[in-house]
Amino acid sequence: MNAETIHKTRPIVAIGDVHGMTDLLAEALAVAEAEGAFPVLLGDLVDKGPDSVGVLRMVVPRLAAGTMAIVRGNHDERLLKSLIKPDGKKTRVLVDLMAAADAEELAAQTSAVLSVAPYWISVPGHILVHGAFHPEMLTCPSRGQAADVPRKLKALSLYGETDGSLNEEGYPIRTYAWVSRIPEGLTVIVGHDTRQMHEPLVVHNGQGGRAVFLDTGAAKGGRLSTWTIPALA
Ligand SMILES: [Mn+2]
Repeated sequence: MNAETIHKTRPIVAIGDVHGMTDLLAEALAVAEAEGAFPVLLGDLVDKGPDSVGVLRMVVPRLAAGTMAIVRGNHDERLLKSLIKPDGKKTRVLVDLMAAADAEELAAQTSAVLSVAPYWISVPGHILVHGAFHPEMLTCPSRGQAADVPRKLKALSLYGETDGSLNEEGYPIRTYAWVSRIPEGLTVIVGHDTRQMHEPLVVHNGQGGRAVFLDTGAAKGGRLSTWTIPALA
């Protein structure tokens, strides 16, 4: 069963960017379980924090068993690419993964679940996506063959919205014009961007749509935030 079907009878708990914080993820999952809620990770499992491999060990079997879902983040996409087609760049998560006794099996399971992860998940009244929203996400399929997802929507999903310019450190400057395109009655829950360190930032647009920025800096001394979507029934 996928998240869309499960949501008919169970609440969904969206969980922000985990970034290698195993203990915080364990706490969030315990809360979700106590509430009978289905966990959906907003992407970026790995990098930054201390234990990316530990996070993969918690998440990958659950994704394979269908007891959890994830939308892909840019860090997950980078890990997936390096597992499918090694480019010689040794990111820390890759080094740690290859040092594990069961490296081959864990790498294979990780690429198997990440390669079928959707770019966004849509349930009535809500879209869960790592980076940014586009109205076409309401009608375009996000799973199945990733090749079917338009390039523009993939880029928005993974990297958020940018205007093409770079900041002083050479990183793309993020923009938020997409928030104004959220239609009335829709809540878009995103990660990727630590807009606020302790509580999720909620932005209402002028037409009754809202964006929830759920990344509260788990790997930078902030919290791993969650957002509950009540069950439909
Ligand atoms: Mn990200």
